[in-house]
Amino acid sequence: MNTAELAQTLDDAALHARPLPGGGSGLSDTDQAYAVQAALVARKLARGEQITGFKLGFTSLAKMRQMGVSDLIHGRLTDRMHIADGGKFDVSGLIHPRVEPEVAFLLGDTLRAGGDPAAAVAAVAPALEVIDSRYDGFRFSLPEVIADNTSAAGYVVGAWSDMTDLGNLGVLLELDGRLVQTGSTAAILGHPLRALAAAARLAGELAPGTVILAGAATAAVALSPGTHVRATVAGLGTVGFTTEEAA
Ligand code: OOG
Ligand code: MG
Repeated sequence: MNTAELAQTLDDAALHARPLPGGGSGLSDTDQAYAVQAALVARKLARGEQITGFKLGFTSLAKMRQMGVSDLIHGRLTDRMHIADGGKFDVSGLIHPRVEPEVAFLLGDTLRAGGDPAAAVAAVAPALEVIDSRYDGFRFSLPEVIADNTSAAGYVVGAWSDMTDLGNLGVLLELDGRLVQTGSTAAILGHPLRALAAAARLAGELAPGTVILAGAATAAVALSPGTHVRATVAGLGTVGFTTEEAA
């Protein structure tokens, strides 16, 4: 399959919640994988979606171990994926959603590759990401998950705070008040600012106003209908949403 066909296959898998077999794409090259991702995102934009942010994946050992990969990846967030803090999210159209706790950055200035990431940050916030691999059983090669826009499906950002030292803040993930993951922002490449520097390197340049998810600090957990999800990042506060009840 060529780039456009691979993008269409992934798009259809998401639109019809019909997973693809991992390992079956023939994709083996990360450059081609990012070209597929760009074509997939272009299909979303052609349907009227707008890009709202940039995300990193596999910035923590917990995530790399869980998914069996060992390289940073990046993807795009769109307005269709945005969940309001405290809002509702419908997971009925997803394949096998998972949720993971993150830290979000808001850029106040342009951030270029090699630039000082801290100087470009306007604000930071606790965040949650919903991921939903378009591959069966969340089993994929690195090029496949890149092509699949890094499993992006939803995200919510809590209240923004002024920049603070993110080097070692406790992270909690709760489902219906039950603690399911604990970690630290230190798990994100040793310091989330490193993720931001990596984002700049990978993107070339990031514009003011861009929201960047630094990558999950813990492994992701399965997300069911009718569940209240809450993440807490010490010093930054909490963020949450509730999945709609099953019909
Ligand atoms: C890929 C997405 C990884 C993260 O925060 O590490 C990611 C996946 O786990 O399916 O978003
Ligand atoms: Mg993530």
